[in-house]
Amino acid sequence: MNNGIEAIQQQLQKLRDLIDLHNYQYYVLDDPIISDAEYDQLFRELQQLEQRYPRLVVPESPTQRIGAAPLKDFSQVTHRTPMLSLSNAFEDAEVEAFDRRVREGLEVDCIEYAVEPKFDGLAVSLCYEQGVFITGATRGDGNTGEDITQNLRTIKAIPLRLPTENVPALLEVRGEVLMLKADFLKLNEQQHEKGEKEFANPRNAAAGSLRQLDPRITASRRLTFFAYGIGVTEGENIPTDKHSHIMTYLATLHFPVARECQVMMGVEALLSYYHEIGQLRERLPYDIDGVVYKVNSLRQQEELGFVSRAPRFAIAHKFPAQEAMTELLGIDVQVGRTGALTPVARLKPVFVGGVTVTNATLHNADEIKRKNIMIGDTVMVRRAGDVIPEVVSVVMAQRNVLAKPFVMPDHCPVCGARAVRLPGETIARCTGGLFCPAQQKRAILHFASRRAMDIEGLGGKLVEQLVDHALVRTPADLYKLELSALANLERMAEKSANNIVAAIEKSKHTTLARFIYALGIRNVGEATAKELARYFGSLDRLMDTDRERLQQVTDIGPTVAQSITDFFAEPHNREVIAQLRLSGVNWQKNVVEPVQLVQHSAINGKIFVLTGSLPNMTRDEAKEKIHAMGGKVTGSVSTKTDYVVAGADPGSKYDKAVKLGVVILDEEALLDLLQ
Ligand code: D41
Repeated sequence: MNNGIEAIQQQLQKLRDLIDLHNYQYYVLDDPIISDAEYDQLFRELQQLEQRYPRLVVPESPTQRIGAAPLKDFSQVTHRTPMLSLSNAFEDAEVEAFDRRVREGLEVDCIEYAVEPKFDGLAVSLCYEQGVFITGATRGDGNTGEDITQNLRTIKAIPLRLPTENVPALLEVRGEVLMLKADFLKLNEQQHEKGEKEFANPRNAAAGSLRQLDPRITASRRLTFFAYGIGVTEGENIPTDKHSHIMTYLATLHFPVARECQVMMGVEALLSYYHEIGQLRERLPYDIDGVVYKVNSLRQQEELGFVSRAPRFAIAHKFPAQEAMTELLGIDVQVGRTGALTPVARLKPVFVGGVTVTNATLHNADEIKRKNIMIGDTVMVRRAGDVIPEVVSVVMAQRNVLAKPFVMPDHCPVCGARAVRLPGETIARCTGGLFCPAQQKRAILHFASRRAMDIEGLGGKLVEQLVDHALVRTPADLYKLELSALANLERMAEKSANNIVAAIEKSKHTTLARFIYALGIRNVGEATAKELARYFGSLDRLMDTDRERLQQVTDIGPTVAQSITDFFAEPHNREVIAQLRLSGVNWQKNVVEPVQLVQHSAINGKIFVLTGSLPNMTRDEAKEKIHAMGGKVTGSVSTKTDYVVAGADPGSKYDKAVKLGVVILDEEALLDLLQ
């Protein structure tokens, strides 16, 4: 009988080890090595076996992550050694002063530092006794925190059991709990659908999820964890020489450790690391609010000691805050190049993301309603990287009784034409078209922009003046401008008037692709303009084409095709183009004749996706051949795709084609089809 139990024990152990390993692969390394179905199978097997032998269930089994009953209250725990705080630096000079203090304190010329990102999460402590996770607590005030063991157990990136034979008797791991940006967006989407409160940022979402008395709610939120150090320990094998070795040790115990951890010498290296991570920040899957520099040698750390609650051996170098609170003074409505009406927040100036912000986008009327934003509110403004600042949320606790709701105007605030919002669209548009001065200004500015006609010196202020003085209404008017008219404008020196006339003259020699892009056709960006120029070879052919033919062009679907035919159907636009050509705007005639459209039933109108390298032709050659027969080549596989042409090393498009049941051709099969 004992033998039987031992065999069961072994089987349970094997299943638990396996599941722990796959958890680690999935949640820590982000690199699963089995399918979800296979994982579920293993998990069910373990569950069934445990159901049959309930006495063999242990708390650290992967089946026991959730299950604790809701608490009434969190109890307080005193940390066995205090969780210190980090002092902050904002300027390079403060970091240089930190390095100087360290060097002088240690009487050393150059310091070895361990550097890591500063996670914008919640600091916690995890205690493992004999390799098993026993208690977990928030940092609290550094001395005492709250016992959130039941909630921390639900975080799959936190091991319930250390994966080694040779476990320390006691190991306290310290780190940050956070929510990945992608999981935060998904959570907010769900909250919105359920009509529940949305979170302002991933940190708040993580905090709200961790502070739940019912661990089942925490379990339903995708949280993760990154280790940044250790607290109390007992046992061998724990590195005692360098912080970086502790981090490597924690990684071998399957704790998540930031990939961006490095070791470097001297303060210059620290500052370049700061700037490097700053560049990377937007692309990281999690929010960070700076980087942390730590003296790497533990002996040197000890020698430096502490000032009050913060170690002298470490400092956080913070990025400028990306969010700040300010007052919403009013809402203006801006008119875009294609007539889109965008509500823009006028803000009491606030320093955020490294600059002073006075305007922020509110996107559209639906967003204002969804976020319950009123004029006079205190709002949270966010400026991340080079993205346009936006109003994220209202600080409801500070809602002013005098706050006024915003009403989207039903007429264009600039030209007074009716504003319409088509069914299914979130954006209202001015119907004034190119008679609306706002749209005129935007259209001219776009026409003159660097990647379009590249008219140097023709910026927003000047275009504003030109339109307001009725000197220019359309791009064609630019080429009729007289030097004297320009020179008469306020704040226009003769020299700059000369330069602008010269720049306008110079812009007459352009390319067809630039010209098409400059026209500002809705949904036609630079890449599409290039494709159109390549495909049609002449402006006249493009102007006289139809929607079917347009959809033969790479990456052009029904919407873009419609925008193009709408644009050229407008007599006003044709008139402007005629005037531009009369003024001498020209481009090199395309020497290549446009592709001849051949009707071919197996190919004509069919949608192809190319992936991997073909044995005998380049992808461009394959594309030309497909185009020549009236087929269309797009970049991504969807249910609309008719054929995927796959060469060697095809990648994810191939997998998707298999999944969707799209016909897959090799080069030979494609050539057959083209015959
Ligand atoms: O990523 C972090 N937020 C982080 C926080 C980090 N990478 N390292 C940290 N190191 C420390 C010391 C040096 C004091 C052990 C920390 C923190 N402390 C910390 N987090 C919250 C308070 C202090």
